[in-house]
Amino acid sequence: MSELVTFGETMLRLTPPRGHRLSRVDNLDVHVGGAESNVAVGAANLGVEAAWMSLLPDTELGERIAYALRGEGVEPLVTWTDTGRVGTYYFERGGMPRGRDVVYDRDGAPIREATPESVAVDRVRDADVFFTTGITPALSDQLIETTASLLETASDAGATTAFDVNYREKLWTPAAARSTLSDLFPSVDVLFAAERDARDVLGFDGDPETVARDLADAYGFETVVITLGEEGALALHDGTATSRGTYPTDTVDPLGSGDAFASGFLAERLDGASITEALDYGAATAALKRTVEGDMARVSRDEVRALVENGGR
Ligand code: KDG
Repeated sequence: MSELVTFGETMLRLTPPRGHRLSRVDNLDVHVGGAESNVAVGAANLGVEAAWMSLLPDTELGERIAYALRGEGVEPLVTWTDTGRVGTYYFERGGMPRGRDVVYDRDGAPIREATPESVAVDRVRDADVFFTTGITPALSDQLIETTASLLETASDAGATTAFDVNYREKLWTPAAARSTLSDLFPSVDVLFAAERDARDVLGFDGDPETVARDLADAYGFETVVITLGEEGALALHDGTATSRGTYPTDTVDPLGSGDAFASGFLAERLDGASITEALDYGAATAALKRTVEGDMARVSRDEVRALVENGGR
């Protein structure tokens, strides 16, 4: 049994040195990344018993991913397949005005064919929290069905279901995302949504508290967390809205900071903390993640606690 079980695709991220063009680069750094495994890793580093569930091809590259997650204290609940490939993605970082870009090369990953029968569904039933994101149902029609079924299974078994909208414009359109996600939402207890996604994808406009209240009214969420970038986050829980800020950060690598926020928030809630504490731990975990290369929040509970307790706002 695990306190937290997450479900989704994990890829190899290949990163040119800062300022190098992907089309010309000679060296690429290798990281392991996927929103749902990032959340499991962040939570495991904060002391949560975390497992990540997926399908991987039985190849050296598949093993590379399982090995990396095991090394972070996450139990990989992997169904190994004879076919398919490990998806990759590339993260190019240049100076402004070019900014940064993500290039996906992820077709053919076996998770796209995942059925509820092909994954460790008993572990979903036994979890305290089951977490996935909007990236998973964006990957295939089969994954829309499987994500719906796993959320229902977790919910029926009494687990808390947590879901991050995580809209990715390279995977689907806002209209497709809105229609699919609104069918999944009735099985979700805790919703994380960036303010931008709530507005541009889900169609909820207004100040953050109004957006959170309208979302909770529309879908019956127990908790809605609206993330506001540098402005922090607002959570609506049991009808009460709480806003908290962020911690200043020297950003080395921004990817995965939303996942780090979710892991800090969920880890604190699993520990019985209040919404205010959970928001602070989420913000501190995200801030510390940005100081570390790669998508995963390799930060300890002591570091997070020190940032929360010693301020830094
Ligand atoms: O949140 C970071 C993720 O975007 C990254 O790890 C890769 O899951 C990923 C995706 O599909 O973009």
